Amino acid sequence: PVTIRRADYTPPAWLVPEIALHFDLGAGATTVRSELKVVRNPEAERTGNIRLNGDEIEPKSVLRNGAPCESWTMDGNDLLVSIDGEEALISITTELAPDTNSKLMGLYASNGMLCTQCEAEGFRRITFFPDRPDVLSTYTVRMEGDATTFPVLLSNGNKTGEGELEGGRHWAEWHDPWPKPSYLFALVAGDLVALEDSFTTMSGRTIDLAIWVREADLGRTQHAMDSLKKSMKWDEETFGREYDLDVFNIVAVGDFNMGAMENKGLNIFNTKYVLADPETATDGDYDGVEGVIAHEYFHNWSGNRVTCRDWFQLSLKEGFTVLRDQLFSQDMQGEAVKRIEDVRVLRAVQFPEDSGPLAHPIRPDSYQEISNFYTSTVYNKGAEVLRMMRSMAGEERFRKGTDLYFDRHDGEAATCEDFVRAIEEGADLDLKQFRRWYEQAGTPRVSAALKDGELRLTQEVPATPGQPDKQPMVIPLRVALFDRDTGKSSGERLVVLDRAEASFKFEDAPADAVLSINRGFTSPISLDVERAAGDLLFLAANDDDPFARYEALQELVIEHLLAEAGAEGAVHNDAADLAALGEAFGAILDDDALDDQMRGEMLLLPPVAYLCEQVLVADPVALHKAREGLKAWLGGELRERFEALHARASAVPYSLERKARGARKVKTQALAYLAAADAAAAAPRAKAQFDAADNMTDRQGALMVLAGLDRPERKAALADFHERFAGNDLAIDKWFALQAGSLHPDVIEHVKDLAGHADFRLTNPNRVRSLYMAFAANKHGFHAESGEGYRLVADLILQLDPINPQTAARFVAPLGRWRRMAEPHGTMMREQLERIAAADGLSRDTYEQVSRSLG
Ligand code: BAL
Ligand code: ZN
Repeated sequence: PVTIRRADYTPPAWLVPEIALHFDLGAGATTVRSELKVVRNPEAERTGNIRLNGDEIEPKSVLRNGAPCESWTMDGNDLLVSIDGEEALISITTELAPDTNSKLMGLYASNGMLCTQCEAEGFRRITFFPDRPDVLSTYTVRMEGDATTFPVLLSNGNKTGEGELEGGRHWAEWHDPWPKPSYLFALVAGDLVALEDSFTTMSGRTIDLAIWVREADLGRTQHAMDSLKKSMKWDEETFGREYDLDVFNIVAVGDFNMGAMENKGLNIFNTKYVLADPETATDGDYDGVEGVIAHEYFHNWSGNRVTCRDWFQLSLKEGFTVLRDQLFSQDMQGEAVKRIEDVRVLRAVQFPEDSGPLAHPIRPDSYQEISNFYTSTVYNKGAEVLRMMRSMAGEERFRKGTDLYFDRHDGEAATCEDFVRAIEEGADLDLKQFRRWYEQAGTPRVSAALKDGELRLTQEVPATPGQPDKQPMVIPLRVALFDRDTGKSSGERLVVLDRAEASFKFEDAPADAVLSINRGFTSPISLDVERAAGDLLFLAANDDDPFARYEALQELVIEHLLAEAGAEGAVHNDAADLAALGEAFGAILDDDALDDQMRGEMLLLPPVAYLCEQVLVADPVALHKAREGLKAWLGGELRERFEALHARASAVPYSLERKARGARKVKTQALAYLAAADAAAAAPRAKAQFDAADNMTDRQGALMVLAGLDRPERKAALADFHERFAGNDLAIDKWFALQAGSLHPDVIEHVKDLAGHADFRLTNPNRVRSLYMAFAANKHGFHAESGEGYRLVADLILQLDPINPQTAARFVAPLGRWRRMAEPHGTMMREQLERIAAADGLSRDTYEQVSRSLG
């Protein structure tokens, strides 16, 4: 495979200011005729050919300026057409078979409807085109099809015409006035119904909103619509961004590789991020819908109006849009809890990526398959990098920077450098050295020590593939010092570490102060703080920054678990340490000033994936056992209080209010602790929660606990759940995921059986993820001593790769952690990677991930 390098960028030789597309739609056969108005790009080198990318398509006919063109050639998958003058009209016909398109890229069939996915390089599977984000065109799209099969015909922009045709057929035409790259093209044809509403923008324009779904799902769309309207309002108020078309359509699709897609004026969503009602969606699902609806809507400015010059700039739109959706959700749900959740995801997913073979900067330097770079690094670390700029500039100045960015680059395909320059100028911030966050991969490790009012900081950025030597980063840190006697802080200040070592003097420091640092998780780093005994307990009880308080308790737990697991360098636990931990958890249960949402966060033990990050070579089984052991001990030690919490929370009636949601969160957590301590006693309690549930949060929570217990209640609850939700794909996904993620001793056998279940389909990404991602994340099953867990995931990759390479390649990363895993795990994981690498005909997606993982 060819490696594409950021440094090799050249502007497109030809531009396509206008494109007209004609679709004659059918699930078995669709004919596409495209008309491209092409003009020479005065800013590029002259060439006599236009290169039009293709992928698994053939040109059925090629016309140039209305006449059959003979002088075209194929170069690999690409079509080259010669052009003498400065411009030309090129017409190309292609034929597609949507119902055999199992890659779900380009035009494909899902549940009887037709839809598209073009980002990043799917448009070239529909027609030949310069399929790169810096070629912006205005699109006119005419669709024709059977009026019964496809009563609804949608594309980008506004509908400009529709009518009947002979033979029960009809047509519709859409026009999008905003020039856009091909990755934002979309089309949907199907038998759909809509929840309709409208939104009046800040300048008084009325926008028609519609959420299109299958008829049976219409009752589950209200939350998505509410989320959309809140997002539109919030983006006006917070970033000054107004919507720019007359309509905004969202379509829910059951077969989808990603979460959702921001196509201009026609967002296409995985059903998972649209459909929600209390019976079938958890509180987490409600948040997911709200966050993803916001994310895709926000892309209308950060991604669509200002798009990316090339795919190396992906974080320009994704990091920025993730930051925007995180800030939105903080405003909707409460800042502290959302921040803790976002940091937990970053640490459990991005930190391991950044310390493994797939590590890359938020702006990568090279790729073979761009689909492999839709990563937690580009998205989540990308958002953290912008959040640091915002912390240094302050909210108001940051807004000036983003205003300048939008003004300056509206209608353009921009770069990360353009963004940084706009923030530098608009927010009046020197970001010269800060740019290293775009260049260097790896999570910086910062050490901190406070002595006599002086804070000494050092930093080290670890070596990552292709980057052995690193330069110091700019690391902003919010810091406060606490008086150990009074429990009071002397106020917060921002320090910026921009050298390998630096000291900061706190003139007003109390003697023997307790240090609270990286408050609110100001920077995406890992921290080693030199602490006196009792400091973490003090902060867990007294810190006035909710994140820092949470963090202190997590640190205490991590110290304990590393020691329990016999990790190198960990300090041995004694009975007093454990007792202190028990008291700290007891205090969390007793603290009336904490609301249950926050209590729920504090009670969650750190995920094993993050525990593994604390040591160079991890024993995942020992860490998992230590974690479960602590859960069991706490469940027994605090049994009465967990029972009381469960009873109190169970009495709160269902609503979507914060208080009721918090109650549901701690209810299932209490159950999980009680089950860890005494399965026999907890199983009936869990079954009672399951049976009494009037909502999915409680029902799923109870089933999650039961799925891990070798008790008779397990089977009954699983059977009930399956029968109750037969035909509801999203609920059945949960049924698969709960079993695959369970602590049950026979989880591997369960996963093998589930792979043969009548409801399992390799062609549906949600179903595949629900079984195998849940399993790969289940340290207890995936890391089984037999190596069977690794073999199962490798088998899946080999089976799925020919069907859906993009989704298959996502399963390589868990195996790619082999160097960091203790023996015999490391060797067994590597052997499975080698088995995959030896297979014939691997996709570019999987080949790239496997070869990087072994390299
Ligand atoms: N652009 C791909 C899906 C998303 O990040 O919104
Ligand atoms: Zn996005």
